[in-house]
Amino acid sequence: MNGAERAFAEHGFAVVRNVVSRDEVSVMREEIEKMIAGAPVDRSTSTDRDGNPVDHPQDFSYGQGRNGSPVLNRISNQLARSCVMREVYANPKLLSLVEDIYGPEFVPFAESIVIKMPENGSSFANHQDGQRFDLQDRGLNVGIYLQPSTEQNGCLRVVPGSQRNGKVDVDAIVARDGSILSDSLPVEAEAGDVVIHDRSVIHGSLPNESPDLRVTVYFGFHRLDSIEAIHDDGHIRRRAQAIGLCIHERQASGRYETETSFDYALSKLAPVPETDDEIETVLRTPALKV
Ligand SMILES: O=C(O)CCC(=O)C(=O)O
Repeated sequence: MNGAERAFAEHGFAVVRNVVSRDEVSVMREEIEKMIAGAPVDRSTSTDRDGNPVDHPQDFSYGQGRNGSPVLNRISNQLARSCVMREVYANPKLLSLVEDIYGPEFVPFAESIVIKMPENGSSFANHQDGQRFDLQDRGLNVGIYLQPSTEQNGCLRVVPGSQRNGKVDVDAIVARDGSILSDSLPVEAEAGDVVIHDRSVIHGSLPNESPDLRVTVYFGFHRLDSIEAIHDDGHIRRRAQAIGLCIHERQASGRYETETSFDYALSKLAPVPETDDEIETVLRTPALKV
């Protein structure tokens, strides 16, 4: 076991430093700026601040800002929205982190980008992800940090080891402790670092009242054998095809010529989609929820 695998098994999360290069981080930051500028002005509108129509406006979610007004806090389905995000997804260092923990047979769960706007970034209530606590492996999230994430700008907080406790009454703990749970730790990170967390670990984050933006690009994964009994083969295959597609696009970009591509063990089960329709279907296949 390497350090990240050990930390993940023991504490339910692992911080891995300097995984994503400065260049990739800066390309992602530019992309996020465009995504934020192109967001619907609020929940009930499907045009951006310049009046342009927004594709799939339901990809944008809003939390509660400081004065109770809605503030953008999440952009989902980034693989469908952005070729930059698809190239990063296939970064072999990222996919190898998942392989180290889950073995070669892993598949995508869901993807989203958490945005904590400066001065007015919404909190994320303490929780465990999803509903299916009967499963042994409930998936993991890989979070790529695009800026330093600190206690000041609302970094992730986790309760180490809580992934082993099954479904926990988190609301009761919040009623006792308030939003900073007494057993929780702040997980600070630098740009280019990655934090992997078990979907069962109790986690959340406080509001961002600092002048600094905090963006985390989340890519979620499952072990194939943990979801085979609850999702049909076609659904799993379509989600897994996203991995091959992203590896193909990263190779074809010509920007990573000296890099050895990730060798995805399920590439025969989930071949690269070819036609525009197939690609659209793969990229818009819903999450493998558990
Ligand atoms: O990154 C964060 O601040 C928390 C995000 C989170 O808990 C979630 O997406 O479920």
